[in-house]
Amino acid sequence: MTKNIFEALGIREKNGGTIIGLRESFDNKKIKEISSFSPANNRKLADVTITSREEFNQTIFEARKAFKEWRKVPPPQRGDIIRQYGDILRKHKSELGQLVSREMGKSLQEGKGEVQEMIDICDYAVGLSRQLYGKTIASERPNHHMLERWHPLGIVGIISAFNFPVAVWSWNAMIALVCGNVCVWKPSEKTPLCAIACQNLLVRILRENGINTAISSVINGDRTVGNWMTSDPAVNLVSATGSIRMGREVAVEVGKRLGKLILELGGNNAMIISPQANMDLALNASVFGAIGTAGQRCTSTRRLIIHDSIYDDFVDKLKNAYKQINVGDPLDEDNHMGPLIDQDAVDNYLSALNQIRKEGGKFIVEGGLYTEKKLESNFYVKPCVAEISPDANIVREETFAPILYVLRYNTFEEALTIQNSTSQGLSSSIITENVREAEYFISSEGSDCGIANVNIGTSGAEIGGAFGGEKDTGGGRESGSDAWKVYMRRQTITINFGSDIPLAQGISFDF
Ligand code: UN1
Repeated sequence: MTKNIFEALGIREKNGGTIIGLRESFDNKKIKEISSFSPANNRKLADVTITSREEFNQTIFEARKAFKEWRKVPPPQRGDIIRQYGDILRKHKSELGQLVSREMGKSLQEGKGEVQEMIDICDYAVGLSRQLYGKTIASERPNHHMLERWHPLGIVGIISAFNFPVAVWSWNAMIALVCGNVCVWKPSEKTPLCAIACQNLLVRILRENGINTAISSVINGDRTVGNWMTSDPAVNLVSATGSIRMGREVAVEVGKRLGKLILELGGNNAMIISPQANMDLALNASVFGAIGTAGQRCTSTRRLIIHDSIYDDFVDKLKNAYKQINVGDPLDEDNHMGPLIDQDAVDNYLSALNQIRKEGGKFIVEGGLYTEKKLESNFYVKPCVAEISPDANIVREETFAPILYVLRYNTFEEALTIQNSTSQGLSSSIITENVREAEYFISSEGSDCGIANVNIGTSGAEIGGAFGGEKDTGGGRESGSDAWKVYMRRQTITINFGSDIPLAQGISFDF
């Protein structure tokens, strides 16, 4: 099965063996590589060649050249390339979805959903390609007018995380490309094959259209390779998704050279469940939010803030719901949840469980590893629910795992204070039929997060809105709304169509 998928996605095996990369030259050289494993069964999928410093320099050189051509292509024509990319993704949704599920470990449903998110952003970018608008502004001077135009920046560097190995790149790349930029992508070293597949499909479209393929490149490797990109002044904008720790390092590097930055970092997302909530809806939203992608989404629900009057009842329902969750091979559609990404993730999960116990937490649904059933790798963990104080240190941390905290509240103000009390500010939600609570929650005094939902969960955002969060989440916005403006440089233009030269602010300068 893997062979067919590789073939459909243009992933080549070399020497009848396992080394796969974007380079042709490795037959003759001693090449370093990273290995891609499926967390579902711990089997190696492939060895992938690592980009060398020389190749990185070459990539940037080619990208700069490609930019000079690409920026001249009228935006709707750029949009047409993205339309074709959306079409090829539609054609290969199943194979790419399977590869995502195999390499990253998320359920097949979610793997395909991620490819759908790519298709959606392609459609969005196509529309955007005819709507890159500017403003005209009234001038204070006679016979003058002012306007604002948006130009492409140049090279956009994209650093993406393992948890959304294809969609997050496409949010950035599709928008950046229609805006006239060229892209260099450093994917997570845990999911390099997904990146190679996306790149191969794009290259197919670019070649068919006679477009320089250097408008989009992939560089593979660990953080050293990422550092080349963040510290290179030729990379005009760096858009980085990942941990808060990584984001701080990237911000320092890019800040040192005054480059542009989009950060989409950790979340610690809460759902307030009001006494006036629709309970079935609340239950569905919380379970998907907590266990979807095995709790490895930035938007995963980590905290439920439940009103005291419905707390016991709701927690009982939650317990029953968790009994029905199937954990196992993510490619088996009967399973709701696959494994965590690797051993480090399992270790973090286990140490969080210890910390919960140390801080007086009580498990409503027990966590731990599976001993009672045979699974194909050691990366499967039990989704769990713990009752704990909202002030416990562990609750303030983002553990990238299916651990859900249940917290009690009495007054609405208290619920909001708990919701806003973490350093991360990505997503939030309230489940309520009470219009006053709902409106307050989305007011300036309500949720302090970039995403505030009413009667839906914290995860699963659509591409049409701007995606990102406040505080330690980094403040960046990607995807829809007017996030495209970050991928462009704004030019303020004043035109004098008179024959005098009056100065602004009424200054006279006669000679
Ligand atoms: C992420 O986890 O980095 O809103 C992105 C969601 C998805 C994207 C998550 N559309 O859950």
